[in-house]
Amino acid sequence: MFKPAEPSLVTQRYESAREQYRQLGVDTDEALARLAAVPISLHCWQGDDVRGFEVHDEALSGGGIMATGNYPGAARTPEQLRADAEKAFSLIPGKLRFSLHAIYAETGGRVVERDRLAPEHFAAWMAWAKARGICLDFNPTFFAHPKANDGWTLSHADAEIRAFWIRHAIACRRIAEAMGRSQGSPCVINHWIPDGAKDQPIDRWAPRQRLIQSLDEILAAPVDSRLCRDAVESKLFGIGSEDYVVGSHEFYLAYAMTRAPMLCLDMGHFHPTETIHDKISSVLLFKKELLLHVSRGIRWDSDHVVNFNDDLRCLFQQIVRGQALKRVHIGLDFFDGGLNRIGAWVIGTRAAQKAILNALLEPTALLADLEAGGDRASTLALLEELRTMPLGAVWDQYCQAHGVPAGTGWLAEMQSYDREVIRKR
Ligand code: RNT
Ligand code: ZN
Repeated sequence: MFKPAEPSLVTQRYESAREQYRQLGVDTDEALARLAAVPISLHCWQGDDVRGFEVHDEALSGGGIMATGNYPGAARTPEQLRADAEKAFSLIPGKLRFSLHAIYAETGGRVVERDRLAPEHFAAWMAWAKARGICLDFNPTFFAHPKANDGWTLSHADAEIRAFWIRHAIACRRIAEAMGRSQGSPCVINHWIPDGAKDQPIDRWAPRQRLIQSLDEILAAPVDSRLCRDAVESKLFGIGSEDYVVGSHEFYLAYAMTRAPMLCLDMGHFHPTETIHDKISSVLLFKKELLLHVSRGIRWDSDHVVNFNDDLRCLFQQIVRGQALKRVHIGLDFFDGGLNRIGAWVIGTRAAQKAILNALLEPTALLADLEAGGDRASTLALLEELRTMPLGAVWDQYCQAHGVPAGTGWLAEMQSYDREVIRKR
């Protein structure tokens, strides 16, 4: 049923779409060339529901994040995760990166505490990435660990526990530096901690004071910041931290404005009706770079697979209109264990790429002129007309040119991998 699209038909439809966009002054060939230069960082944790390969495999606890769903065949070894990721890569056009968490270390069956992790534990990942021409990104893991069980890490009142997590973060920055060196391109390392309280803490100050101190100590470690690019991720609430999150948006916005790291905005980390597209211009007028966690919350920070919806369209419109594509690192962050996980990666990544393409195909100068001339009806009308322009034909051409199935063609490949590999595990 899901046969690969007929190549000559894809070309034919593209040519007609190109003409339609040209009439609005949009150069589709140029848009495709620009899209091809935008890397998207796939998150390893969609492949195994954020479990990782740590030897004492603890259930996720105290982490404030939770993957739901029991779809069979989740990757349980590094080899399986790499094979699944490669399958996903083969169905996604354009430049990709791969983002690892510290719990995906390979320690050869030995227990290695998180504060002792070193680049050697990621040597296989680095070799794999290099062989595939893919760059890696990284994340310290401040959850799913006995020392995080009570919900506090870098802001813990206990100095020893805090010191442990500081050592972990520094170890991770060294790993990120090694990845950056190995790939000859910076590795983005994102620091997210779950710290917070379920209900009305009396003292909202001290944990934040301690978090500042911990982060300052972590960032003071001698690590080459050209290779290791730090980001700090804010959050509104988590499971078990409904009332108070130490690393709130205001906290990290202020931290990032007064220190070197970039801010990470996760689309699921704000009030349910609050979107992040309006924050892009504010942040990038003050900071050089920004990290995104492209996600989809439904009623809460649910981390659903990303769709080509208005949140995504508005987000990339803001970035493209502000000519900020090169200043924004695009990372994905969703995890749904209830469907074929390769499908989840491919759906979400292709949706993000479509949203970028959609923004690149906008006649922005024309819209801006209409707006400047006070013709709001024409501006709004043109935005409406653009929604039904043949974006799909341009997208299919992009897939075809990059040697991956256009349109629904990739579904057959996902389904056969599901039958032959996933369900045989
Ligand atoms: C959690 C944050 C964080 C994690 C990943 C696994 O709310 O979004 O980015 O999802 O680090
Ligand atoms: Zn996130």
